Amino acid sequence: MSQSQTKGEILAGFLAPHPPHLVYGENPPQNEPRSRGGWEGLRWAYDNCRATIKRLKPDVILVHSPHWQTIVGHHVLHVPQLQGVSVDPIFPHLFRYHFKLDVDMELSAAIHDEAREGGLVAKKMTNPNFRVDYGTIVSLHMLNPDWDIPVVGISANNSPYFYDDNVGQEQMLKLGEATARAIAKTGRRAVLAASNTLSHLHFPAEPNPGLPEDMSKEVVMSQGQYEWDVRVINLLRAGKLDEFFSILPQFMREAFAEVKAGSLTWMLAAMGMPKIPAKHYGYGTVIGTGNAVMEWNLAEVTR
Ligand code: 2X7
Ligand code: FE2
Repeated sequence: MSQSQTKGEILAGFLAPHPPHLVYGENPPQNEPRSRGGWEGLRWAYDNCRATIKRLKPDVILVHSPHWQTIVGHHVLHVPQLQGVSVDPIFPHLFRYHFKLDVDMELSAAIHDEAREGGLVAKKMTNPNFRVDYGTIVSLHMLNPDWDIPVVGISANNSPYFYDDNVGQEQMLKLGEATARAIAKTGRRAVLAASNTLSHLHFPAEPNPGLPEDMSKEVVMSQGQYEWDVRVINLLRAGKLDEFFSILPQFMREAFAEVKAGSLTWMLAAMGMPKIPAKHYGYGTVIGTGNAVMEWNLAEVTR
């Protein structure tokens, strides 16, 4: 039986924040800048996700990234292999990463088709010289530094900014459902990544530009932002998704939360709104923003 004749499933989903500092702190050979380390709490948290992915052996990792912003519609990477240097425009001194990735072409085409079928504007990204954004690359590196699993990258349409938060969230629900249908139809065993920071107020300047990894300077930006993050994480840890979605608009407004871009909503919608306790692996600030590494494991859940 070919893969697309078997029924696909979503094995797990991760809240996989993408500050480039995490890759910088790890010093992988692909990243040009060198560091003395830093942000260990978040980096060690990702070790748990790496172990889950090694155990589950998915066919594909899908990632929705706020830093691939598309004005018209939702785009999917659709070039068999992409290669180049991904640079963070704000932190080029921390992140200049030489990437090489394989795209799951059948699945990316299916997501495109299902999104259109579901009434969304969608487009395949077919430029072979496309520079993949740092959000996509950081989340994928932190989840699977071996890069031995094909991926599908999905853009963040700017509907929450062009229209409003409600339109943005509605689009993400539809995009998540379209993604789930595409996974089912193509028979993939998939893992999803929501590439999102939580509270997103950050310092206006690096506290120690000569040593960005100076952890004595890494603190929460504000107590209010921190309390918002704790509230959201606690709801997710308790599997209280209805409550989470009811406070989400206020969280996005008051904490400038990066989930506004829709990655987390897309992922939870694709997973059928799993009301299971999410595993929380770690929380940490990066230049003052709040970041949580979390896992929803559908394949290994004990009910
Ligand atoms: O893109 C980011 C982010 N979301 C949070 C913190 C620092 C840098 O980049
Ligand atoms: Fe970001």
